Amino acid sequence: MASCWWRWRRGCSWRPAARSPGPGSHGRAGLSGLRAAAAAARAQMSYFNLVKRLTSAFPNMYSISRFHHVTPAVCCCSKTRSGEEYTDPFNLGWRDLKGLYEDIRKELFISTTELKEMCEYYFDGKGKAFRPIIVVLMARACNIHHNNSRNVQASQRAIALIAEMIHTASLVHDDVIDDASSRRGKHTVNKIWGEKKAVLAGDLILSAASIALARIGNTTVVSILTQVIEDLVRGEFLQLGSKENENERFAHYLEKTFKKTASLIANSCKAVSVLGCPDPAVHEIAYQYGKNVGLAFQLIDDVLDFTSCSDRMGKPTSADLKLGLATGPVLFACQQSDGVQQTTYLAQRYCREAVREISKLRPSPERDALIQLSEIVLTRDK
Ligand code: GRG
Repeated sequence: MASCWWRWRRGCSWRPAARSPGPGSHGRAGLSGLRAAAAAARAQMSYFNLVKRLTSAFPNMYSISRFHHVTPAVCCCSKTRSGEEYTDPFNLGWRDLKGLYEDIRKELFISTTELKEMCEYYFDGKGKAFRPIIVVLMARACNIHHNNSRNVQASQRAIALIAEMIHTASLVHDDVIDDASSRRGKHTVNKIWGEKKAVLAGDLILSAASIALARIGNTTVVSILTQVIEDLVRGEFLQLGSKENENERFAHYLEKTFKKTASLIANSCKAVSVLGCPDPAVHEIAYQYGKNVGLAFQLIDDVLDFTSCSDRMGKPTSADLKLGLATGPVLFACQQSDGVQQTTYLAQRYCREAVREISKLRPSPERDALIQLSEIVLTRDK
């Protein structure tokens, strides 16, 4: 059963401040109010200019309109839009995911005891299963949009398993690269079995995912999901490098963020839409939703690396800084003091875009759950 891993972060320090007073209100606030308003305006202007400069280096993927965001409140709506009774996204998604980890373990058909133990180590139900949940909700939302079908096809459910397997294989490899000692509140595979065996376990999980993907027998879906594997490797490679130039540094960070995290979510969403509906416009909606939620998810992950503690996250925090990685909070903080807040604004901006995209589908409880999920991405604390 999926655990309720998110908690609402009301009143948390990194949350955007309350809306500043409107025009005319500075009379009562006096000189300090005027100074504050001027400082806020300067900060907004410098943020705007920063984003403008940064995104000019990466114009196609990250246009200025995507970034210019000064709305000082969490943006996504939480009320249901389909008119049907609201259901928790994780409960709704989990209906199609019963036996998820047992089924993954069946895919990892391994006779060698040690290798089996290593490969199954993370499929213990302790992860958030965020990716499988999005995938099955997207599958249902697309099926309902297409022909009002209420079922998830076996091939679509298989994509949820495959997404979790690719994700887990990348975590195993990532922990070797970062020399990480804990994940999900327990020791990493590399710390228990050593780096060499950990790399091989990651390879084996990835190969089992590839076999499951081939079994679906749809070449379009195979090429969509193999793109993810290329992106993961390229994203990790980008993380090993850095840029001297400030503009390039932010574009580099966003490209890495897309490839390391958003590509898997975007392409898994697209894959289930292809399996459920022939309309390319729907495939694009699914992809755009996954891409924007994925970018927001990673930006918040980078914020949590600064603001959360190891006990809560189940893995070391401040890890990016210790590894010398400049993520959103640091890149923004190079320009002004509130790097964490500006990164959160950017994540909100992506979530707004995700909601705008998914709202193009016919109303359904699953579509509403995907809208709700984008809010959970912003408010999660682990
Ligand atoms: C292609 C197998 C393979 C690997 C090659 C190492 C590598 C390239 C890629 C690493 C990509 C990576 C680890 C990205 C991190 C993404 C991320 C935000 C992980 C955390 O996800 P959560 O919070 O984790 O959903 P849980 O533990 O809940 O599953």
